[in-house]
Amino acid sequence: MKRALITGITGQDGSYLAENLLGLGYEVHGLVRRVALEDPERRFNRIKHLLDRVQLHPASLESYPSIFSVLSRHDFDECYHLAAQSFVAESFADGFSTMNTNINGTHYMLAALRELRPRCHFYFAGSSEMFGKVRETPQRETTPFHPRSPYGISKVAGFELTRNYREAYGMFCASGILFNHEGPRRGFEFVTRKITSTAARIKAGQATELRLGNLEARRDWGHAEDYVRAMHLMLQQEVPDDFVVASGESHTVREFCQLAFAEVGLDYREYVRTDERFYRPAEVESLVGDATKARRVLGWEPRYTFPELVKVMMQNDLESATGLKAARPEAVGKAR
Ligand code: NDP
Ligand code: GDR
Repeated sequence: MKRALITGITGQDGSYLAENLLGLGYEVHGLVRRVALEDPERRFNRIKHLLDRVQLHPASLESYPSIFSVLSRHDFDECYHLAAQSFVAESFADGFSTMNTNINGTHYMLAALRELRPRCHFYFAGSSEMFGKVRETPQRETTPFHPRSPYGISKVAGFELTRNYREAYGMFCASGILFNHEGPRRGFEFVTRKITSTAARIKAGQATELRLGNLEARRDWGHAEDYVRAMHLMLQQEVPDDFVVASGESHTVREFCQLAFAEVGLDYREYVRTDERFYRPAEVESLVGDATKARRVLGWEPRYTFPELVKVMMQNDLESATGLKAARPEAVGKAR
């Protein structure tokens, strides 16, 4: 039985990845913040159905000794480093803590693995935000980076650290360059979930409008369930490498609104208002990925189409808003 460690197991991807690995027969461990252990009802919402099957260890990404301590007590075949301050807008508000968590946290993980578990296969959660102001379209593994936010910069640093540990110390370190992936467990602050949760509340008579920023931004959106399978495949290869994971289609935020509202029989134009507060100081206008290498080398294929993604998110939020569904892992946090 293989043993895997997931940092960020309480997040969207961590919860889907834990399910995926358990299904493959792995022994799954997670690093969690100590505060999470003190507030399990809220903090473990996405993994509460898995709590009797995973082993959780308190540690802080800001503390090398706490990470070292977990790795000294347990050996792992694979480590999926997903924990990060992942909200781009927040990184403009507090670039320092985003940098600290995302860069030092990654460096601490790599340094502790090198010291204690150098044979452990390591996955770094890289992002299409690294491409930022894109130099070519579609973006692939060889496209130069031009990040547009403290978050994007922190991910470029994490990506380079990961590559450097691979090249300098011969460790199995791989990065996924994942484009936006969503689903019913997406955090409420991200635009897709903000749209589906608010549209559902409008439909249920609990809200009257949806305030958004840039409606013309284009993103390449997939389903997180599909994308965590690619993470696992990357760590099963003979040699470590970096892979773009994307659907290859791009859509505007406006199109997402149009489809989501139509799903519940509404016209988005009657409810969506633009609001300066949700514009970013520097925007990533358009992203679309070329996942040819992942398809060829990993044999990865997404199962969800864009309309299916919108539909499952919308149905889930409609059930929550209309009280048809008891709180399930999907219903985490509050819209803002
Ligand atoms: P989420 O925001 O849903 O989850 C983030 C996770 O990181 C949570 O488990 C959170 O724990 C944990 N975390 C945040 N800060 C800290 C900290 N200081 N110490 C310990 N843990 C911390 O993100 P996703 O699941 O969507 O994304 C997973 C990873 O993939 C992230 O690194 C993200 O940047 C990256 N990524 C995501 C993409 C996407 O579209 N979803 C695309 C490309 C990359 P807690 O629950 O305690 O807050
Ligand atoms: P992103 O996701 O920044 O791509 O990062 P987000 O859903 O936050 O924004 C996508 C696009 O929508 C525009 N937008 C708004 N965004 C939010 N959050 N709220 C709004 O009201 C709003 N109005 C318009 C944004 O300007 C942007 O263009 C996500 C995260 O998961 C990262 O961690 C990950 O690395 C990247 O995807 C790939």
